[in-house]
Amino acid sequence: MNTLRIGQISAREVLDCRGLPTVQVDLVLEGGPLGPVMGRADVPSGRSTGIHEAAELRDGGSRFGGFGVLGAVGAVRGEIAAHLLGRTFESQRDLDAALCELDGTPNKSRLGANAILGVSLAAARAAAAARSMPLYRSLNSDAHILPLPLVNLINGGKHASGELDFQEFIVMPVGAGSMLEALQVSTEINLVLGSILLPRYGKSALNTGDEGGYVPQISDPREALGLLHEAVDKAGYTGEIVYALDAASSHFYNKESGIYTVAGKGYSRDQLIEFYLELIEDFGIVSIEDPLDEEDFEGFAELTEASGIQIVGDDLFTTNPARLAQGLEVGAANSLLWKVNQIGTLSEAFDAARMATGAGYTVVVSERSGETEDPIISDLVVALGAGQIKTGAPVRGERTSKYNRLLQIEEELGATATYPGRSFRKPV
Ligand code: 2PG
Ligand code: MG
Repeated sequence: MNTLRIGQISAREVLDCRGLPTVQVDLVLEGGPLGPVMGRADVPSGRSTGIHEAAELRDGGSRFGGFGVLGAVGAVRGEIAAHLLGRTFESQRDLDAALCELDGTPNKSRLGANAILGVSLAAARAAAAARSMPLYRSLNSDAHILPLPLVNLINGGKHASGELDFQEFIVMPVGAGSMLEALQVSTEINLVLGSILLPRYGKSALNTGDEGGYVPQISDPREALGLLHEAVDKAGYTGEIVYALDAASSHFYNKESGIYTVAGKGYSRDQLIEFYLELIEDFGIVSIEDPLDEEDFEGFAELTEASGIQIVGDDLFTTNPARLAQGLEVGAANSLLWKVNQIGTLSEAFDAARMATGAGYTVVVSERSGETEDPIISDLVVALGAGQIKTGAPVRGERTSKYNRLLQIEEELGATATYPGRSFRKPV
């Protein structure tokens, strides 16, 4: 970004995949050899959010059911633009620091994390455009690692109108040799899954949830995992696939009683840990996200130790370096779910990723359930070299935009492209 001047900043409301408004920012950098260049970025939004996430500003009132973001748009066009226009920044970090300072709150609640993140991401895109580089390359000159996708084929929890308490039932195409093959395999499994569901549960089972996965009317997580296994076997990929869950367990945890309710049955923390260990054993699960409540660092540490698999902190860490530091101290989880809008600037999110990998934790880059067609996380996952991405089922525009962008990147990288496959916990 150095020697480039911020020439224009604009923002507007656009719609996300749930039809709710979100912030889109345009930012123009001037003074480079190419003349003015623009970066544009959309801000995603979660539904099963963690309580420690940066604060997204919503208008309330009756307009758009209270979900309007004119306040955040106004913050970009007004106060943020007034503060930044005409200024030059040496780096993304300096710009992000200026945004945080202007906001002045610990969780970006004054200007809105959605306003701030839109500016941060649009600036990164503009800086890449000024260098005539794709974003992943502009952020990392050595970027070459594509991600293993964690493909969410059955939706539950807050993402679906079904009875499954766990939020995401995931296949991981570790046996594929490339991004394209990973998508081919995942799609074939998804087609077979549909053909299994239809005669067994009726047409309504083919309805999909927020992330494009099916929503059969079942409540037992074992039944859902069994369905994934059946589809994988029938599609001819036994041994080529491993499995993952995002339990998103804070959403079926009763903080007063300390009880988790899964399929109508109550579990203490210890009983739930025992249940996960059984599922891991029975179904070849290699990764579980948010297995326990978002404040239970100790329980996360226990399961991490006992299971030996990848345990991912999403609501637990909220991509927040301070929360992550707390986790590192006690060995809670061994993987960071990485969502830029949980923290609100690109630089802080990069700090969290660096802290995680520095401590031997893996990083899983993730979409939100409320996405737009903006595929920026695909560039970001390659820039980070994280080696894992979670971006839903490959069936709808807001998800396929990410997968399609990864296919473009794979082609651009050519022979240097590395698909981690089974080495997803140590991508190189
Ligand atoms: C999650 C995410 C994305 P949401 O819990 O990991 O899958 O859901 O965006 O609703 O928080
Ligand atoms: Mg999650």
